[in-house]
Amino acid sequence: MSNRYTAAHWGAYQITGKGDNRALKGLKTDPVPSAIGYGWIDALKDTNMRIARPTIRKGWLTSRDRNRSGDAEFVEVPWDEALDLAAEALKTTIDTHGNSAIFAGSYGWASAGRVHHAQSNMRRFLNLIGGNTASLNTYSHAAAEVLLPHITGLGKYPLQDQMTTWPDIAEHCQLMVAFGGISPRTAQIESSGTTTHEVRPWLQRAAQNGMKTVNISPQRTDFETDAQWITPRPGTDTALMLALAHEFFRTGRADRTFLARCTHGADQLETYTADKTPAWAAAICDIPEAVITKLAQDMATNRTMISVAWGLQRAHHGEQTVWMGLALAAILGEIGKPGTGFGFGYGSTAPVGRPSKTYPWPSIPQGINPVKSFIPVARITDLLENPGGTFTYDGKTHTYPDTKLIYWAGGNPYHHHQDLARLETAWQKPDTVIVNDHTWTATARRADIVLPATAPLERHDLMLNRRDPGLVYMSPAMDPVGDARHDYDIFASLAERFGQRQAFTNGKTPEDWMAWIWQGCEAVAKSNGFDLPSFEAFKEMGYVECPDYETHNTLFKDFAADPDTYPLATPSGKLQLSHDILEGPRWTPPAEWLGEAAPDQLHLLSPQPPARLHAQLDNGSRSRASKLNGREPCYMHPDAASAKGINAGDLVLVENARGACLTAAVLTDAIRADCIAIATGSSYDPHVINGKRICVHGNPNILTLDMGASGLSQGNIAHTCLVTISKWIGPAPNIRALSLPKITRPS
Ligand SMILES: Nc1nc2c(c(=O)[nH]1)N[C@H]1C(S)=C(S)[C@@H](COP(=O)(O)OP(=O)(O)OC[C@H]3O[C@@H](n4cnc5c(=O)[nH]c(N)nc54)[C@H](O)[C@@H]3O)O[C@H]1N2
Ligand SMILES: Nc1nc2c(c(=O)[nH]1)N[C@H]1C(S)=C(S)[C@@H](COP(=O)(O)OP(=O)(O)OC[C@H]3O[C@@H](n4cnc5c(=O)[nH]c(N)nc54)[C@H](O)[C@@H]3O)O[C@H]1N2
Ligand SMILES: [Mo]
Repeated sequence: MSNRYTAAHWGAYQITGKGDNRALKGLKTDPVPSAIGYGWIDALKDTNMRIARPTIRKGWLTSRDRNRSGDAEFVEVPWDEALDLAAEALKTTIDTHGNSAIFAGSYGWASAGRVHHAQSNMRRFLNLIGGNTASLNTYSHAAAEVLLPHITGLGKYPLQDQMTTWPDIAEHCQLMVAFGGISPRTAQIESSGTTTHEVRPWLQRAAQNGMKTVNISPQRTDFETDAQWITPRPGTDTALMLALAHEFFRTGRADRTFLARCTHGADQLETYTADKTPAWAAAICDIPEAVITKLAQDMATNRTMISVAWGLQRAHHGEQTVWMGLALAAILGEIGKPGTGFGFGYGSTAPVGRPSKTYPWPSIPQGINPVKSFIPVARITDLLENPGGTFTYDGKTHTYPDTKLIYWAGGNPYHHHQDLARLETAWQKPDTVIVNDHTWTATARRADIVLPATAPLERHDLMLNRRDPGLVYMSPAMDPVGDARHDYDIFASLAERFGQRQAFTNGKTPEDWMAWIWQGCEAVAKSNGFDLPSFEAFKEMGYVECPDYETHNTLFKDFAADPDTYPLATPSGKLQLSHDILEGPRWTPPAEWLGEAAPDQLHLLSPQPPARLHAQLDNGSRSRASKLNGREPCYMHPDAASAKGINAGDLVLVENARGACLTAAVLTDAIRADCIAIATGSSYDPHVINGKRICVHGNPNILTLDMGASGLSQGNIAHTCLVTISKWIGPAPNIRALSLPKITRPS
């Protein structure tokens, strides 16, 4: 019998057992398989959360009302009826308002499998019928994505692909200064799937070789092993970095040769840092001045890597932290040398720094979107609130179109967006909301037409990630639940209603597309000097590894060695330490921060959850085991707890003017006493209790602030948020988000 495998963003797994006893096992070759996979099958078999049949919101079906309230009633209908309703809504929108009135940004982490990737199928379909308003950039790192090309000349993918590799860090780096830490928690994940998790072993290797680490973070747990812990107020890292730069200049440790050869704007930065003394930063960051001077000394006297975690730029003025991190490495003249310099996102996901080659594996073409209107991804509420209004983005001004229909396939805005109560109000404006998902997410509950998609565990697919050494032929590990259909089939059937089925499918089944893609993979392999097995052989093997995939990189190596021959694609050809596009690097106090907080306000961190991917598998055994009394844990310092009479395990109400959420207290001294941390992804479950809107499940996005990091990137600022806490008195409200909505089934 052939070997059977499957893959997700959290890893690739072997499928063991038969029938109902099938289970997932980490790959033998994966040094640290992610445990998230072990709760995957049970989450998808949970019939209390699966969307079994096409379902229409009752109020929309009967009167086209827009009361998308989360506890709405639904009616199951036959597939043809649901598809007719969806096609009709799309047609009416296009005929009456034009294609820009369809918002189908559909941001989100759908499957790792390529053929059944929900957004890719959706775009191929919508592009055939005139396109839609789309979204640009990611929730992960929009601030950096927009800034970095201006100052380094490298786009998102080249920059990530060229990041200095772990073996070189392990060999050459003496001091790792990790802003936001480097955590195997987040390194479980890689967009498009991964067959190997190497961050923990590489950190161990580096430590064995004598690399010291400084973890600069509100949470000690952001670095697992021995590290010096410096814990500035959240949102103040740029101030700390400016003081370090001040010290490098003041003590004659700035590499002026490097600055002159390889940077533009160093003089302005030096002038700006003249009064940014350690004493100045100590007051802003709330850390001792001596810690800053000592750190500056350590950095200047050791071969140093400055690592900035992605989370730091999901903050007001988040661009500045990334920019200043790069500037610090430039001032030290460490850029372009092996194992040192600047790193962005080590540990934030699995592949950053992994020494593997990249291969441009093909995918199904999506066509071209003729609609020019777009939003920066985190401006969804602004789009709905403000049709015809303007916004700035990357140096230009644009206009929001008027949205009449939302199509979301493969994402969950009621997971990922900030200030969810504000989104809920704006979400009532469009005429129609269509969602494809396999699970009754908070977004599906707020849709009019809900189309049940199969889950990745229910289908064959290909995991081909351009920067992963392994290729996986995915086999099903369970039978489809209910009448779920592949997104591919859903969009083919919608295309048919526009006379475009043939154009959508090219006469191919999903299996045909897999064979077509594999042909392309064979050609890519050949041009890289190796052969892949035939498609038939690959299906039997289930998993192949590219030969000789190891490679080493040093970011900016050629440029630093010879900037005239290898200039950067920036205005000066050099690293820009100043730029017309954005004033900086600069310290500007964020919209909310502890430096201007009321005495009982705390800073809310909402990091990525250890036991799931965002809100995915929230109903599964792994995620449930990570909760306390069914609520998301709220990590807090014992001093913060005792000030409010809170004991370990108590229910805690976390609130601010935007909303409130109910969490369970976990006391730890591994967090600043004026910060709390609530992981994202407990499915949004708002109840109105005593006039207050409270997510009783502990979703932090009812509290977070929805505004752009700056007018440049408009990236989300989830980490810029102040709250207060109190002990919850009274009965624990029921959680509704993990059971079925009210659904009427035809008799
Ligand atoms: N407060 C706060 N908020 C944050 C963050 C934070 O740090 N703090 N982080 C942000 C970041 S970095 C990100 S990337 C976002 C993530 O936000 P999302 O990517 O929107 O979150 P997911 O829960 O992964 O949503 C993916 C959805 O796709 C569905 N899906 C999976 N496979 C399929 C399929 O084959 N077909 C279909 N149709 N659907 C499928 C899943 O069931 C799930 O509902 O959250 C952001 N939000
Ligand atoms: N298990 C798991 N792993 C994941 C994901 C998941 O859902 N689950 N999601 C994946 C995705 S989509 C992404 S984008 C990455 C994100 O990867 P990261 O952005 O690196 O991860 P986060 O957990 O959001 O943030 C890292 C840490 O930053 C710290 N931090 C927050 N604010 C500040 C600050 O102002 N200063 C300093 N110095 N530190 C601060 C917090 O303590 C937090 O724990 O994670 C990926 N990995
Ligand atoms: Mo992300």
